[in-house]
This record gives sequence, C-alpha cells and structure tokens, in this order.
Amino acid sequence: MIMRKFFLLLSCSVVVLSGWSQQKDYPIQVVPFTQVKLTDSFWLPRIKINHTVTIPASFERCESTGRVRNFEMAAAQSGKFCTVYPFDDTDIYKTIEGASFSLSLYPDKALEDYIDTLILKIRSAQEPDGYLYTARTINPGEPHLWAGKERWEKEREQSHELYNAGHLYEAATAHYQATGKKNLLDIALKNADLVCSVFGPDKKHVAPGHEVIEMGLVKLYRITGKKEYLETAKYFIEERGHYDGYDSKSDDPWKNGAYWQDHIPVVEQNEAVGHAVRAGYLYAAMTDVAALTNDKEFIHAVDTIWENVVGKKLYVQGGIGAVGNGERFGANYELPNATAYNETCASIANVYWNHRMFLLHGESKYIDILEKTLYNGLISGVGMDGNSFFYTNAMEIKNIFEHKDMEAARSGWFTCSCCPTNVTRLIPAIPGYVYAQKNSDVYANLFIAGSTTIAINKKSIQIEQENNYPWDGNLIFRISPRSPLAFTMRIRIPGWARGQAIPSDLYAFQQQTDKKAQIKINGEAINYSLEDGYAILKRTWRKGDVVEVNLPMDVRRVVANNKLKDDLGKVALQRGPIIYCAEWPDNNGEVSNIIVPAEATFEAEFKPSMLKGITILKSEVPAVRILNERNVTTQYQPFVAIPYYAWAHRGKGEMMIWFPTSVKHVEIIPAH
Ligand code: FUB
Ligand code: ZN
Repeated sequence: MIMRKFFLLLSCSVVVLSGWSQQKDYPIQVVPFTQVKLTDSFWLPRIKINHTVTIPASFERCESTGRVRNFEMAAAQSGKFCTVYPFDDTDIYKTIEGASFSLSLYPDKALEDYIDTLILKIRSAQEPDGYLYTARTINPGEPHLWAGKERWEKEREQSHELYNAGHLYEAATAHYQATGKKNLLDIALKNADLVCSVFGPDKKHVAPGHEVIEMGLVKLYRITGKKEYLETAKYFIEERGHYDGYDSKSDDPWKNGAYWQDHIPVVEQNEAVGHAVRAGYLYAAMTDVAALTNDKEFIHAVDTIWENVVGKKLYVQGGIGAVGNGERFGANYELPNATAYNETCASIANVYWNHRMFLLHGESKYIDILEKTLYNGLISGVGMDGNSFFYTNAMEIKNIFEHKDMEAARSGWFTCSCCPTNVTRLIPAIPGYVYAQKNSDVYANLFIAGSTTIAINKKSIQIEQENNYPWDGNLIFRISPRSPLAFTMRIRIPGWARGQAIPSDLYAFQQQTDKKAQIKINGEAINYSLEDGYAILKRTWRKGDVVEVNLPMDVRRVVANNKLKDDLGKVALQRGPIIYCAEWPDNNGEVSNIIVPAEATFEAEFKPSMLKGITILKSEVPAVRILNERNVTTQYQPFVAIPYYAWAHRGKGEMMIWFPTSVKHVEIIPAH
C-alpha cells in the first residue's frame, strides 16, 4: 500500500529528487495506471498472467540463456560474452521494468528481493565511470563483434551501447517509482551522466544506432529535473540526418541511412522509414521532447509522419513494419499479406507513440489507433498462456506446407528475444491508458470495467466503468463526486462507431449505417456534441450519476484503399474494435479457399468457453474446392471467424484476415 501511494505521488508530479518543477509539458495528464483498478475479464486476466507467468518465465530465461551470467562475468572482468547479441542486457532491463510495474499492482516481496539481487549484479558490472555494457566490459580487449574496439565506436551502426542505456533508464525509472528504492536509479543516473559528458554539440557526435535512450533520458529528466538529460535527448534526436558517410543516392536504407531514420534531419522527415521499432521509439521521443520544449518543428514532423503511417503504412490489425528485410516500413501502400513482418515490438512502440500524440493534441484519433493496435496486432504477439510469443505477426498463413517462412506458431523465447520482454512491460501499464485529465476535463479513452479516483480542484471523484467490452457496446459510467461538482466528461466515441474504419482513407467500411452512439444520463437520452472525437458531457455531476453509452456493434466489412494492391477485391471483418480472421480449425481445415461475397451476412455469438471467451462471427459462404487437376467448384459451407488476436492457439494451419469477395481473387492452393 505504501508502495502504491508512493507511485501515485511520483506519477502525478515531476517534483521528485530536486524539488524542481518544470514549466512546459503535455497539456493533458495521464491518470496513472496505479490509480486505475481494473475488474474486467479481458485485460485483468492478462495482467495477472503477465505477473504470474510471463515475468517469472522471462527472468528464468534471462538466467538460463546466460544473460544474467554476462553481468556476472562483466563484474569479474573475465570470461566470454555468452549470448548472441550485444543488446541482450536489455532483456533483463525490460523485464525489471515490467516486474516493477507489476509490483505496483501486486506487491510481491520475493519478486522485489529477486530484482534487488539482479540490481547488485548490474551494479557490479558497471565500470567506475558509469559505463555499462557487458558485451565490452567482460573482455574489453575482445569485445562483441558489433561493439568496435573503442567505446561508442560502432554506436551509429549496431553496437547498441546507447540502446542498452535507454532501456536501463526506463527500467530504473519504473523500479524507483514502484519501490521508492534508488539502487537501480543510481546506476542509471551514473550512466546518464557519463553519456551526457561524452555526447553533445561540442562533444562526440552520434545519432544513436537504435533509438530508445531519448525516451529514457526524458524519464530521468522528469525524475531529477536535470536539464542536461532533456538537452541530450533533444541533441540525440537533432543529430539525425547530419552524418555524411551515407550514400544519399542509394535506394538501400542500409546505405542511405534511412534504416536508422538518419537520412535527413528529423524536422525534414515526413515519411515513416526504416526499422519500425527504432522509428516508433524516435517518434515517441520526439513527441515527448516537443511537449517539454514546445518545439513546433518537432510537432510538425511527428504530425506529418503520423499522417503518413496512418494513411499509408498501417495494417488493418494495427501492425506496422511490413518488410522483413530490415524489419522496416515499406513504401507507401506496401502492405503485403503473404510476407507481413509486423514485429510485436513495433506495435508496442506504436502504442507508446500514439498515447503521447493524444497527450499532446487531445484528439481521439490517436486513441483509435492505440486501441486498434492494442486489441489486435499487439496482443496477438502473446499467447493466452502468457508464455508463448510471436516476434512477427502474420496477416495470413496459406499453404502451410510450402511456405514455412511465416511464423505460424508462438515460441517461448527467441535468440533475439526483444518482443517477449517488451510484452512484460506493456501489459501491466494498460490501466494507464484508460483515463486522462486536463484541468476539469476528464477523458475516458478506453472502455475497461473498473474504477478510478481522480481529483478536480482538490475534490475527489470516483469513476466506475461497467461493461463487457470489447464484446458488447453497452458501456456504463458511474460518476460520483464526493459533493456536486461542475466538470466535463469527455467520453471517446471510437471512430469505428462513427463510420470510420481508420482516421485516414487507407481503410473504409464498405457500407455506411445511420446507427450512432446513443448516450443517456440517468436514464434520459441526451443530444451530445462531439469535439475531437469525444462526446462532451458538461454538467454539475452528482454522486451516483450514471452515463450509459451504447456503441453500435454491427459487423462491418472493411475495404482497403485501391492503391493497396494486396487487398484489392478483398474484404476484412470488424466488430467493435476487434479485427477478425478465419482459422483452419473452424473452417473445414483450410481458409485460403474462402470467398466472402457481398451478400454474406454475419451473426455474432459469444462463446464463453472458446479461446478464453470470444465473440465469433458466423455465416455461410462459398469455398473453392479442387475436383481434379482441371476442375474446381464452389460449395457453400459454414464460416466462422475469430478475433485475430486469438489465432494460433490450436495448432498450425491456415489463417486469413482479408477474404476475396469473388472467385477472381482466390489463390487456388491444393489441399493436403
Ligand atoms: O536491435 C534491438 C531489437 O532487436 C530491435 O528493436 C528488434 O527489431 C530486434 O532487431
Ligand atoms: Zn521485438
């Protein structure tokens, strides 16, 4: 309880170590995740399993794969780096971050003590001047191949020295906020002081080879008020695009710098390019720094890049980073289904970025994207057992026997295991995306049953949500100020409930409907106005006031912009925020033969015991059957679609999100 209170104090305020208070920041403040108590049956079980299964399994793998041993050897300055990548240290940092978030929700002495033992090892591995990078410290005479002979020498390319530092700062912030202990924070600050003393306009120049340190430095700045941290974060961002060693004429992102978002200065960038996780972390950091410094050029750049991603580079299930070679963004409208990469970490980065964009601009379109990613392309990355993960998130699996490249089953761990450990830190933070506040305006962004207590002008208000989202569109909000109080509830009316498949013309609903979100207050229907995608409910609220919001939950057919060649003549299915797929076990063993014609109608049915409780879509559709080597026929058969996130829990086989609407677009694949 003490720990919980401590976190609240820190999350609401930036006055922490130095008694300093900053001037500029996001106009909208997060209601911290520790202040939002979930009771729902969609997210809460995931948060619990993250605590009981994912985090322990992740630490166990950090031990068994040698990641912890690397720290022990670095402390002893003897041995041989025993894992594969120089960024393997970050799996420990990310899991400590996730575990710290989780400790704030579920105090757990054994876990806290275990983290302390890890922190001791981390501290012992830190060099006297603050440098911390096991891939060199173990044996500085023979560092990791990617690390270069000298410190930072290969930072621009692949050493990940500053990437490791960034994840250390993020972990240290979470750990300090969760426990009040400074043991990890002190290590991070010592390292950050070294970094700030080495890099800067009049010092060593580099654009970090993998962004994340920028966000980490911002977090340390918020805790300490030390302006060098913010300045160095800004410096690292502004350093991009000034290296003259690239071949600017080359189309190859590895040669022209685009892989690292280092091809042109960030304020000139207007298209999302290069490695998608790097890019997402960069844009999130630019948004942070823009808010903290009111940098209009940064704001313009992130706004323009956001339009590009949402208008041309986002999969219908919220995934980004279409191209496997370079784990990167493709060209505009390059969103292939057969080879979609969609790294889970890229979805996580996209959530971080969109949340920050909302805090900056207050428009619901950012939460629409956050919700789309969260409920679909991100949680597909973690199995319902909490112990199996996708690194890439396929858009379709066809002809499983011949195309073995796409990940068709989750794995417990990977040699490069960035995604599982990233999941550990995203999941417990989800309650922090539900509400936000700007003076006397309260934003309800996500619909998750539970409660929160916030304060407006020092007056306390309890807000309770009751719903069965994402399966049901009936949302109840009980608003209870201690005494009558005038303020504005801004309840997000999702784009999908306003006829918008996505806040761009990349995808659209095929048919428009007249159905609108209905709102009642204390049983009486009201006319509400919409502002920035929010229903504005401004009144003097009284204890026990009830707002009922009814979102239309019809099954919608989604079509893609015709510049998106891969989806031409195809349709996807969406109900509420959920994007559906068809998977082999429900459809006669294969799905690549399915046609979803214009006249197909769908029935939604909640199946409590299927895949931990899901709403399925049912229909009767034609499927192509091969009769012999020369003849095919189509036969109507029952069709079942499940939420995309729930696929790959019943063995390997075909899966599709985009369905041909006529036989013309069916790829005929012999059944096995
Ligand atoms: O480079 C560190 C991490 O490894 C990246 O974020 C992932 O895409 C993977 O390449
Ligand atoms: Zn990853």
